Amino acid sequence: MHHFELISNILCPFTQRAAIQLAEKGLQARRTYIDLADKPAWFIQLSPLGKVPVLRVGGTAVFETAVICEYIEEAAIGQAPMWPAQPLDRARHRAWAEFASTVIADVFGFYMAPDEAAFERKRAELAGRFARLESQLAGAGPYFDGERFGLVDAAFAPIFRLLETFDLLADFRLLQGLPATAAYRLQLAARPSVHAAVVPDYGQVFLRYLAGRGSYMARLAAAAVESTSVEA
Ligand SMILES: N[C@@H](CCC(=O)N[C@@H](CS)C(=O)NCC(=O)O)C(=O)O
Repeated sequence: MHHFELISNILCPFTQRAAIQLAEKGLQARRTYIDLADKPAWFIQLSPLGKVPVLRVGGTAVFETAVICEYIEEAAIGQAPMWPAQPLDRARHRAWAEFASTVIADVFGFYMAPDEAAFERKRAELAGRFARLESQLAGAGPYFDGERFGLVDAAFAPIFRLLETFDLLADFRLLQGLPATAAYRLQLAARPSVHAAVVPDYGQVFLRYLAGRGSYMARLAAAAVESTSVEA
C-alpha cells in the first residue's frame, strides 16, 4: 500500500487533476495545504521548482502534474486505466490534457489583466481556446471521449470550476455559441471526484483571492465580495 501526501495550496487547478485521479481510483492521500505567498522552508527544500503540486511518496517528492498523474496510473495496479488503450488515442488525450494546462495559464492571464483593454484581449483569447475544445467534443459525450471518464476530463474539470466564480461577476461570454463545451462543463461538475477535489467553500476562497489581485477583474471581484458581506 502506498502512502501518498498531496501538497498544494487551496486553489491550485493543477493539483485538482491529481486529486480527481486519486479519488477515481479509490486511493487515499493526505492533503497538505501551504501558502504560496509564504512558502515554508520544508516545502522550498522539497519542491525543486517551488511549485505545487508535489506528491510525496515515502521519501520521494514527485513534482509536475503530468508526471504525478503518470506515476499514479502506473502505481495503481489493478485499477481501471484513465488513458485509452490505443497509442494514438492515448496520445490525443495526453495532447489535450497538455492543452488544458495551457488554458490554465490563459485563465491566469485573463484574471490578472491589468486594464480593460488587456482584459478584453485575454478574454477573446480564452474564448478561442474553448472554441478549439468544442471542435473535439462533437461526439455523444458526456465526457471528452464518450462514456468513460479519463485523465483528460480530470484536466479540464478544474478550469470549469474557475468559470463558476467568474460567472458570479459578469457574463464574459467564454462559452457563448459552444453548446458541447457548455454541456461538458456541467457533466464534469456533476462528477463526485471533481466535486470532492477541493475545499467546500472553494468558490468564495477564489473570489476573495481574485479581489486581492490588483487586476481589472479584481475590481469586479472586490465589489462582489463587498456586496456578499453587506448581504450577510
Ligand atoms: N507545470 C506545473 C505548473 C504548476 C503551477 O504553476 N503551480 C502553481 C500554483 S497553481 C505554483 O505552484 N506557482 C508557484 C508560485 O506561485 O510561486 C505543473 O503542471 O505542475
